[in-house]
Amino acid sequence: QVRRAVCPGSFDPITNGHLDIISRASRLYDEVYVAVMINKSKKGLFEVDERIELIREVTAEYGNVKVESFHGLLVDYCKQRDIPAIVKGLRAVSDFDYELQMAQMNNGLSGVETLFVPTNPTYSFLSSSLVKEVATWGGDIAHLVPPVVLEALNERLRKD
Ligand code: COD
Repeated sequence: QVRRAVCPGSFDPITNGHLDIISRASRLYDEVYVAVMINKSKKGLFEVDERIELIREVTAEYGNVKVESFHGLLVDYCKQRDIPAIVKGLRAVSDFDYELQMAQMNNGLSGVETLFVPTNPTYSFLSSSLVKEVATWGGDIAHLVPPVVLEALNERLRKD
């Protein structure tokens, strides 16, 4: 049987922290789905299609990663794709409360399991929102995102 897992998130945009978790998941599972979850109330810097394109480019080398968007509950996505496991990164204790709540809610809703991977300490302070803020004010983020994402950020932030 094919072992599948999903790495869900907003990925606005994908960072080296996300990528670290996805690449580690891709070594543990036969197929890894990266699900860009659509949050109608949260307008992102990048459109969902742009986020997907960036993720596809930077995960192509792994060979077993599929990228798609989903509008709805993560548990429904898992059911549709027959995915029994959610893989999440844990950066610090501050992530734990909320992640535990979601994991327990998701398990209660459908029996899907959540597995936590400890973040690479190099990226433990890293989030999409901080990357956007630092980039907006001209700070150097070249070591925090893949080159294509850096390019996309520079282009987007110059335009606005
Ligand atoms: N290092 C390692 N991992 C990281 C890092 C980092 N620096 N940054 C982020 N991550 C990992 C975390 O596991 C995180 O959860 C994931 O990447 C995605 O991060 P973000 O910031 O892109 O995404 P979030 O936190 O906005 O994602 C929240 C979800 C979209 C997963 C959640 O809201 C959801 O499941 N929504 C769908 C609707 C639903 O089912 N709701 C009920 C939930 S119980």
